[in-house]
Order: sequence, then structure tokens, then C-alpha cells
Amino acid sequence: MSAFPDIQKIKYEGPSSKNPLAFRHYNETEVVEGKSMKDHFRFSVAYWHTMRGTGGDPFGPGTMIRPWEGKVDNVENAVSRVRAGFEFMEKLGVPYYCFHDRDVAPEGANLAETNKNLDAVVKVLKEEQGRTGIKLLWGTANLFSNPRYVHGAATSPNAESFAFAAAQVKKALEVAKELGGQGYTFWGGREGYQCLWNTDMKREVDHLAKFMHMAVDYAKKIGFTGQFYFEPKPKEPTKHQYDFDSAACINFLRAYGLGDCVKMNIETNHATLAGHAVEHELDYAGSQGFLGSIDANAGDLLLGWDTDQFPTDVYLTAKIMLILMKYGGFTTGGLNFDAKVRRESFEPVDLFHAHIGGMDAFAKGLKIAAAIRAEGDLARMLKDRYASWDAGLGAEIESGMHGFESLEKYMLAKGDVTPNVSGRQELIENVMNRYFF
Ligand code: XUL
Ligand code: CO
Repeated sequence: MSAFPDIQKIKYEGPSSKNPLAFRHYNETEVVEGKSMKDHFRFSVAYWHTMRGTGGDPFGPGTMIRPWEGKVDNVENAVSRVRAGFEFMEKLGVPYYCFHDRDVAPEGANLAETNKNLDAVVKVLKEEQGRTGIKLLWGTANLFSNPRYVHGAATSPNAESFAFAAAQVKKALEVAKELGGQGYTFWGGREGYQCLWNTDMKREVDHLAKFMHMAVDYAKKIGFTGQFYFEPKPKEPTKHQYDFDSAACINFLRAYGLGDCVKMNIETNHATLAGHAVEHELDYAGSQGFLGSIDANAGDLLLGWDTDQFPTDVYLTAKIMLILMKYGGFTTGGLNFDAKVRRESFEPVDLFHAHIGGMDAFAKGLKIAAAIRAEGDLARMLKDRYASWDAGLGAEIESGMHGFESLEKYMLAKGDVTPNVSGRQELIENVMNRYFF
């Protein structure tokens, strides 16, 4: 039985199309800078939002109309949801999806039963992957919803919560391997704290590193070769999340000897919660060799939390694509829509509108970014600004020829610096706007 009987495969119709169920810019086979759009983006659907989002909020219950959902959340229901999910992804034309273990299968009375439920659903996921060719971009484990993780998982003061989480991630890695997953993501969940007076921060952060090492070791042991990602978020659910932003995460990974095995998964709305623009987070991770994957969404600056909206702002998507292309694009990662429809958008068709809008916004952003790169004005202006480092004194400093004494000698002889030139920010902003209007 079809979950979306009135919806056909979404096609590319070009920029003049007014069909709300067609792409105006995302044309998967169109080649930009030598690569198809499909390969540039490696779009992914987030199972937790798209298939499990209810629209519930602290003021009222869920509102979503999802005809494929049964009354009881058992394995049978989870399986019919998988069929609906793959029909959705196939009609949308995305090559990847991502999920948490608990998104796809219900928990049982104990760990053994829970694992059995997961195995039953994974069998169907594998079958649907084979039928459609849709692949797993990354898997992850939900280490935050169950009350056993009330104080965190790897950073819990309760050692048995750590142990349960370890068992859960062990299974999630086995599942990711079974499904040919291309990655595995650690997002902080409740790894953080609310009150320093009842928190041994050093011990908790040490435990988080120990936990990640165990995961990396176990992946090696079973031959899971997917890329590990760490996803920064500064707050929510806890006040102080340990995975605050790219800089904090990269420091943590390096300090604990995980720098070679874990890259970053950067999410737009998490960047803004940290007081950064997403392009800052991407450029920081990219410049340090840690750019892995992207959770695409948008926040609302008038609301101070993680609203996980679909990205529709072409300015935003073009900026993201510029940074991504600067670092050579995705290898293992992709663009995962960690985004949800609003509580008021409760019909199944809204899921299509949301994803089509996000994919089109990124496709248009890619075209703009490619035009900016082709014309080269931005790159030229940037190069000019740093010209003093390309020859003479700057080049000598960069190549290690100087120390404080020789630089003092140089400046004593010269007396003062050559006058600075304007940063020309407004000019650059105007030049950038040429590509948008
Ligand atoms: C939560 C969030 C997660 C991760 C995966 O804010 O972004 O859904 O992406 O655990
Ligand atoms: Co995310």
C-alpha cells in the first residue's frame, strides 16, 4: 500500500516551473565544476525528524497526520514506517538517509529484546536499501531520550549508564556495518552539565574520550570502515554541552588522541546557538582538516533554541557551498537535512515541500557559489589583502627565516609600518550581491 498515493516522483522542471512538487534548481545529473549535483550534495533525509517527528511541543501533543502509523509502536509498525520512509525518499530522489537506533525500532523490556527488535527492522532497512539503491550516510545511537541517561551517557556519574551506552553503540556500529553505512556520528546528547557544583568536569570529559576510543577500537575490530563524526552543539539539552563548537571539539579530539579518526559534522542551527555563523564553523573545521559532513537546517534568531527549520535562504546555502567547495567538497560526508516541518504543517505533502525547498535552495546556492568561484573577484580581493605575505618580509616570516631580534632590527631600520589599506568590506559585500540580484 502506498503511503503517498497522490505523489509521483519529483522531477526537475527548471527555474520557471510553478509546480510545487517539482525541482526548479536541483537537477541531479547537472554538472557543476566537473561534478554532478547529486555528488556535490549527497543529500540525506533525517529519519528522526521526517519519519518520527510528531509536532509535539511543551504546550501540546503531536499534530502530524501519518496514515502509515499504527496505534501501537511495535516492530510491525516500525516496519510499515520503513516502507513509507523509503517510498518518500525514492519519490524525493535522495541518495542517503541517517538514523538513530531508536528511531527505527522500538525499545523492548530489556537490552536483549531491544536488540532483537532492532535486528528485525534492520533486515527490512537492508531490503529497502537494496530495492531502491538508497544508502546509509551515517548511523548513530540515541543516548539521551531514555531516563537511564538523565545524567548523560558516556559522561554520567552512574558507571552503569556508561556501560549501557557502550552496549548500545556496539550494536549501532554492528548495524551500521551491516547496512554498509558510510559513517557514524557522535552528537553530545546529554553529555554536558547543568550545575558545576555537582559535576566533576575533568572526570566526565575523560570518560567521554574513553568512550569514543572504545567505539573507534570496536569499529576496527569488526571492520567497520565508515568515518566517525563529532557534532558540535553548545547548549540544549544541557546548559554547558562538552561539544560546544568546532574549536572546542577539535581541541578535545586532539587532546585525547582522537584527531586522526574523527571529523566534524557541522549543523547550521548549532553554530548559531554557539554565537557563530555556520560558515565560521565550516571554515574552522575545514582549515584544520576536520570537515566531514553537514547537518543542514536553519534556526530563527528571534527564538533562542534549536528550531531545526528547513534551509530556504539562498544567501545561507551559497555561503555554505563556497566553504565546502573551498575544501574540495564531501568525501564520506553529505548534506543531511536535520530539519523538521513546523507543528502547523501536519500533512504528509508538507514533508515533500520542505525537502524540495531545501534541495532547491542548496542547488541555487551551488550555482551562485560556482559563479563566484569562476569569476574569481572574491579570491582576488582576498589575495590582495594578504599581498604583504606573498613576497619580501611576509614570505620570509612564513618560511621561518625570522625571530624577534631580526624583526626588531628590520623595524628599527624602517621606523614604522607601511600605511594600512582599507578592508573594503562594503565593496566586497556589494560585489557579492551582484551574484544574488
Ligand atoms: C540534535 C541533533 C541530533 C544529531 C544526531 O540537536 O542535531 O539529531 O544530529 O544525534
Ligand atoms: Co544534527
